[in-house]
Amino acid sequence: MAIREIIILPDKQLRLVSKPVEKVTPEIRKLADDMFETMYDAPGIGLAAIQVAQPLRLITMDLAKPDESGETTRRPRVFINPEIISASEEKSVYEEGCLSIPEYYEEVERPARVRVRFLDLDGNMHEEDAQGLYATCIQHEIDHLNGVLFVDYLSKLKRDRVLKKFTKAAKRTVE
Ligand code: GNR
Ligand code: NI
Repeated sequence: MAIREIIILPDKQLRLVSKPVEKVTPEIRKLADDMFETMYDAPGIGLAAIQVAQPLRLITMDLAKPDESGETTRRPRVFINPEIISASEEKSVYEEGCLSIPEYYEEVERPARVRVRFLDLDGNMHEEDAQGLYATCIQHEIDHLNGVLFVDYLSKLKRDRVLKKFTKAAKRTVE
């Protein structure tokens, strides 16, 4: 396994529409392994392949929380070619962050519940109802596959402010 570099705003690759995974090859398994290592190291609860510069419809996620003794048992999950097949009218608000927009957090409103269809690494299809953090996270990750970032849901003023901050920071690192 290896930690890969996470690309950061305003990297234009974040705006790409990722391509479906046609076949689970050894390279895809290696990418998923590396995404888990990168995600746990960050740390983050989800990661889309484009965040490590691979425009493929592949997501890793782990929403496990610590138990009474403070131990967290990992629950790694892979979503290949995921699709939201239905969404509730009811909305919920969650404070979101993104590893590609470090140290910036804002409340985002999204459907409270979604039904998601996806393949696992063995090519089996699944359909699940997601709510709570799972619903928020899967919508955030599927947005990445479509070149959408959570800041796109904020006011233009807030979005422009974040974009400007990260554009300036990127300029400073090349100078
Ligand atoms: O680690 C992450 N936390 C998070 C918190 C609220 C809503 C979404 C997320 S996903 C984020 C990791 C990330 O950037 N995934 O694309
Ligand atoms: Ni993100």
